[in-house]
Amino acid sequence: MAQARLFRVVTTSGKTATLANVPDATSQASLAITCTYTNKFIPPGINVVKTANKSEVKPGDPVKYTFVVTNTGISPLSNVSLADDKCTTGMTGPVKTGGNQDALLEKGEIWTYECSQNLQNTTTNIATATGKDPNNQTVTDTDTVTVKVLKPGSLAVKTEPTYSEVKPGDPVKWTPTTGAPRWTNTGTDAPADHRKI
Ligand SMILES: [Ca+2]
Repeated sequence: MAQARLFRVVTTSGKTATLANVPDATSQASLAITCTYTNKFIPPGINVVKTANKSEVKPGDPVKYTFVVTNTGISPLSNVSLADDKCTTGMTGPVKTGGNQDALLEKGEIWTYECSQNLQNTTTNIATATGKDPNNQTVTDTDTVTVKVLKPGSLAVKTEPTYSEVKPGDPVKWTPTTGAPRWTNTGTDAPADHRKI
């Protein structure tokens, strides 16, 4: 009687092994086994996701930005850094979660940075994460967030309106005679209130 054979397939991250024409352990014990490895190239890469704790603020209000940096490949990344084109001071981090929390950003690890700003105007920030793969090639990624700064203005009356007072949220009614606007908004957003004029 033929003896049973023991087969072991060893796989490592990013590689697969397939056994073909595996013989029956007893009746085909003398047949050869074909073992095929398929190597899949996973390019090194880095990813940054940037968020803001507010999407709209009043002038001077603080906004906290959070940057989450991860490794999209399987190669460890060294010299990882995070920069923001507008939040250039007060950057904190990285706070490292997952993995071994050493100096290399590896697959499955999360490095988080934070930065706060007081915004006076609507601001679009661009964050850039950078690192080096084991071949010393640079990998980079960017993410952008826009926070709107609301600047309600007042209504400047151009001609005499046909109304004297409205409540917040009421439509302003008038009958233009020439088509010219009777008032204009001097701010960049809708007035927060309508008052007697
Ligand atoms: Ca690490």
